[in-house]
Amino acid sequence: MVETEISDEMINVPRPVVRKFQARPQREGVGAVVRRSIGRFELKYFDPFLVLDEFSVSAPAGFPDHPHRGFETVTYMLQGAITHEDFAGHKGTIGAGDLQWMTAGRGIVHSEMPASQGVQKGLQLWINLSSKHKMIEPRYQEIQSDDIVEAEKNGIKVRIIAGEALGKRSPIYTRTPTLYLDFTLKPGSNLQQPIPKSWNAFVYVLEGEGIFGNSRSSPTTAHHLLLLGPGDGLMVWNKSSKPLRFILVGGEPLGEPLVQFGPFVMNTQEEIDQTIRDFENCVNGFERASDWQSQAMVDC
Ligand code: FJE
Ligand code: FE
Repeated sequence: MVETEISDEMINVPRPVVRKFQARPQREGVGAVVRRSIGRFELKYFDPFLVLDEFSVSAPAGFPDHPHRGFETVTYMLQGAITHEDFAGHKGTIGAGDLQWMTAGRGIVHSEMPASQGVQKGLQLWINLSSKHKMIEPRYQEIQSDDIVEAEKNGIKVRIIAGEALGKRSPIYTRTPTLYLDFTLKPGSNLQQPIPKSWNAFVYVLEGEGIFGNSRSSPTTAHHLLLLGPGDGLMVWNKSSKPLRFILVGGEPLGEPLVQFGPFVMNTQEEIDQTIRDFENCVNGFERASDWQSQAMVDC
């Protein structure tokens, strides 16, 4: 057999852009503003992704005490800082460039509030968990900005939140197999990034303008979500005179039934009804909710 050199950047079938959404600002939490792309009416679910919010929040607005069950929240800060505090005593501040990967599993009740003056901005992605992982013990994985794995090559800089790119790998453990990359492309540069064939994948543009999927397509600007069709990777060109920043996210679809009630995401209506009872009665993972209130609530 002849051995061919397989570069980790080789793409045979570029994924086309199949749908494009503009994420417009809407109110969420208490006085906070989110640009929701995945999770809005026209795109309820992009298996395994439930929500993608680009949030913007200034004190006293925020996301006070609320529960989660059945999925993961991934918070990646772009500007400012958010203090989070949960009912098990886990507390901390996520600053610009920092990452919090929270596996809510069977239950978390927490608050997410501005940690400083000015505007705090970031991305929050909700990743569904498979039926066999929905009721696991909650877990946090937190990485400070300085410790996020980065790679640079040919005008491309990538921050590797989950998965791998340019030969480097993130230490984040993904229950639902996920790729999460934060790319910045210098003017005139281009990129080929492999994505596992069977995975769903999307791009969300943060800054500048880029050509995605096909070198002749029209440019996409900030606050737009692009859903990628089948293929083995993404091709991107920065033909503009400014840096282009976007995230590329891919995930292995679960292919399971979904019943969602706000921050509770299960497989059946019965499980949702049970979850509401568990939360009301403070049982099955919500025990600590019975006499807990975040500092954010006590203060006001
Ligand atoms: C919320 C349930 C929630 N987008 N982006 C219901 F979990 C939330 C919520 C958030 C959130 C928090 C941050 Cl830090 C960033 C977010 C939704 O906490 F707003 C509603 N209404
Ligand atoms: Fe939350």
